[in-house]
Amino acid sequence: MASALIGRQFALSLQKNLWLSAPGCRYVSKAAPKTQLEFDYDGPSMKTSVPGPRSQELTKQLGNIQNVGAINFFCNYEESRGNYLVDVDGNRMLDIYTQISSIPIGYNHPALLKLMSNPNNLSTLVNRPALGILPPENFPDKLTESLLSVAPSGMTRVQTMACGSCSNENAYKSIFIWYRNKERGHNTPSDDDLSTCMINQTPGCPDLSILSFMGAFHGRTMGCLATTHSKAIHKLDVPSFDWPIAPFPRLQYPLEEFTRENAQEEARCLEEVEDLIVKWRQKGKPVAGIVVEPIQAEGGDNHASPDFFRSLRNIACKHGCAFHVDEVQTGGGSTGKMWAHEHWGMDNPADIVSFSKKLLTGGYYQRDELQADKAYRIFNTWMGDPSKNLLLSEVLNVIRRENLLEEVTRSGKALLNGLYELQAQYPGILSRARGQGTFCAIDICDDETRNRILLKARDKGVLLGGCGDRSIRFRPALVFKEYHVHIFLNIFSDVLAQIK
Ligand code: PSZ
Repeated sequence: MASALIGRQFALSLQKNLWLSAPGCRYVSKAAPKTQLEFDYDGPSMKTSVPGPRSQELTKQLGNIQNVGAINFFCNYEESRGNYLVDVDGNRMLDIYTQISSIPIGYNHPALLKLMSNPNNLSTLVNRPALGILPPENFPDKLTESLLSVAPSGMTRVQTMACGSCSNENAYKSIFIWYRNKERGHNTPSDDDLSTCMINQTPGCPDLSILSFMGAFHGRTMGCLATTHSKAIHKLDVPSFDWPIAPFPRLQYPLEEFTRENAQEEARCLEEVEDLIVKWRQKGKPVAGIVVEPIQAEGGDNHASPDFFRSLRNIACKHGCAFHVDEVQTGGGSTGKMWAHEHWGMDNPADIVSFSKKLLTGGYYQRDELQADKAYRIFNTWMGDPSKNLLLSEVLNVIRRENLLEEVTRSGKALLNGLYELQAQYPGILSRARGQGTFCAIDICDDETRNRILLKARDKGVLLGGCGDRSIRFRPALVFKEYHVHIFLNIFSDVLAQIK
């Protein structure tokens, strides 16, 4: 009986190639190709609720050493494979959150394991250099074949760093240095500049500002934190700068029904940006740069149109502000393009593009004139890590070889269509399904229900993340295929049926 039913549904799904939304119907997709299964599992497998007993024991142990309030569970990275994260209690979960959007091609990808087992690469793993002073012989070649091979349009220079915050922090410094040199008309600081900077006074430490957006997340270090406005807990008790904060568009969905309203909303925000630039100049704190995420991620997956970003870029040019696009979360392929800003279709999209997460190393690309003019102005001990460039080169090879950006576009469509269908089926729970590639999100009726859904999905073997006040976000690896989408939709549908 069961197999007859599955057979009928399989035929139906083949025939219509649709997510079957009638109660009890399942989406059955063709089995994973064998090559895929060699490094992926065929589905979730749950032995305990999560966190299981071993995770709880380890959390207690670690609790004697650190704050463990944020720990979800402990992982078995040896057993994790492809899209599946295995925990220490033997639970195997379909990972649609991937370490906060940071695993490009799944766990233990064979190409990366092979790379790491090559004896020629051992020295890169064992000897971590202070890259700013003593780089290895192959460093220029490795940068060229990794980061520069996917450089954004108009950018030929890249600076590696350790993490996303560190990248943004140094990018802001590059912006300020560039801006002051532009103001001076030359690169030589005065004696007054040199003495006042030592005591945090002007003109050596100028009153310049970076304009950011409400809902943005650019990191937690002190400069970055002044531009982060997604949750109070990130900012509480930490001194900050008086820098301008513009509203980010709050689009209404479905987009095609609210074209006029959304265009008005974007125009309102752009107008506010220009007003703030003028106000802060009058206050004596000129805006040296504008920083923006192509999709506000931590703040709730807030999108804006390519037109919005093109206009913003023009405003930055008009007022002499550097335009910094923070692609730490959007970069690396999950929107279906290597960089989310490519969707804006511009030849000169930005002055600085920062990255980390899926690119494995942090860093930022910059236009030539943004590069700091003297040695040791942008500097720290590691300045990145060559072993990460090595891994990134291979990740990019896999992306090209396996056409993963096309795969992302395909599975992203399947995911979004599935979310649209579920949203139609559960209008009281779900709304505002949105996304680009697999970088998708959906809103839940309230925060409490959102959190219940996340926990229930996890106990059924699906890892998802929250963002904003009440959104669920999808951040799978680039190897997340259509059949993974179907596994997810079936489980999510069961969770929703139990929640309602
Ligand atoms: O709670 C946190 O600290 C989180 S949760 C997700 C992030 C941070 N994302 C990091 C991030 C980002 O999404 C964007 C757009 N810009 C900068 C950062 C900072 O990167 P890291 O965490 O590497 O310093």
